[in-house]
Amino acid sequence: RSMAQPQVHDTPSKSQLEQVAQAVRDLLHQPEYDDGSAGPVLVRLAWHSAGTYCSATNTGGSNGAGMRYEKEGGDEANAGLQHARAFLEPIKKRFPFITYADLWTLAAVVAVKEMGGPSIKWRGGRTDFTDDNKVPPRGRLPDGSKGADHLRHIFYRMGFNDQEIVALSGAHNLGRCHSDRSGFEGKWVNNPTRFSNTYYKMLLVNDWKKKKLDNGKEQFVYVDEDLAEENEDGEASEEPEELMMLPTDIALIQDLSFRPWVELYAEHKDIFFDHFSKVFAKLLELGIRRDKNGNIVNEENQHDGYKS
Ligand code: CCH
Repeated sequence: RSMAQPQVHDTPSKSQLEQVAQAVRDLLHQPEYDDGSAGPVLVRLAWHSAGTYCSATNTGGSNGAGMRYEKEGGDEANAGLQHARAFLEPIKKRFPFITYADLWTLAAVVAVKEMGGPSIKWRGGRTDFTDDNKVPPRGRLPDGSKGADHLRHIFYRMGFNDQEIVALSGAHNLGRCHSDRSGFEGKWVNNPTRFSNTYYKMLLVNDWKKKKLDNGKEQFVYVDEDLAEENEDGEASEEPEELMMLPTDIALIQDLSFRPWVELYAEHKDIFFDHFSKVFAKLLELGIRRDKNGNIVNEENQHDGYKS
């Protein structure tokens, strides 16, 4: 193995990180993009950067920012995330002290908070791969057309349990599916730039009908007539719109072990926020080993660089 250029990279200071966080806040409002916010796609970027983790081999995870390389970025599951990376590129240019891997994960934490979600503990110090040797293989991210067994297969590999799977899935309160990215179409809730527990409430309306899209994909749809009344954040939307669920979302109410967590989170937003905060923080730390000072220890199979 050829030695890459040694990298000496110091974890940014608190005030440096606050500057970056502010730059992310300033960038979220994007009137021309989707539902007017870059937030949802930034959350998905962080999740897909971390969700490649495999605990058995200790490979993948958010360290390295491997999605910059075609080997990982070109995974069909990552279609569309180039928009998220492009949103963040000016911030990376302006604040070169932060690594991509730190920026992508920090941006999601800032976005969740700005969109009305919980505070999430975040720790910096991730390094960026300098080539694609240690980039995880494609195919480690979930496929929305599948069911509960598939969800368990994917998330148990990362080290999550059933409760954590359901809590993480609450991120589908945000954003939408794009026919030119995943091939699915539409949003889960009527106000997809506001972080809340509405996704679980919608799952439990139990009136989801299977719909086959022109491209052959199957998803579930529901036309919500009285959403304006139900929106507790008081931000009513104009028109009743067709909402959607992926087959993997519907699996959460069909599976007897997942379903009680959906019911709990639908009823108790505060518990959902608490559990989401913990599980998202855990997601962003997968595969990252730290010394007693909190500095990341890069292992042979994780990274080329080192810290001095
Ligand atoms: Fe997801 N997600 N996700 N998801 N996801 C999609 C969009 C978002 C699955 C499939 C899809 C999580 C779990 C799963 C977000 C966060 C999380 C899309 C549409 C599909 C398909 C992509 C497109 O077309 O643009 C599946 C399957 C699972 C299995 O569990 C988890 C976990 C998280 C975060 C914690 C967010 C946010 C979006 C919206 C992105 C956007 O661009 O609006």
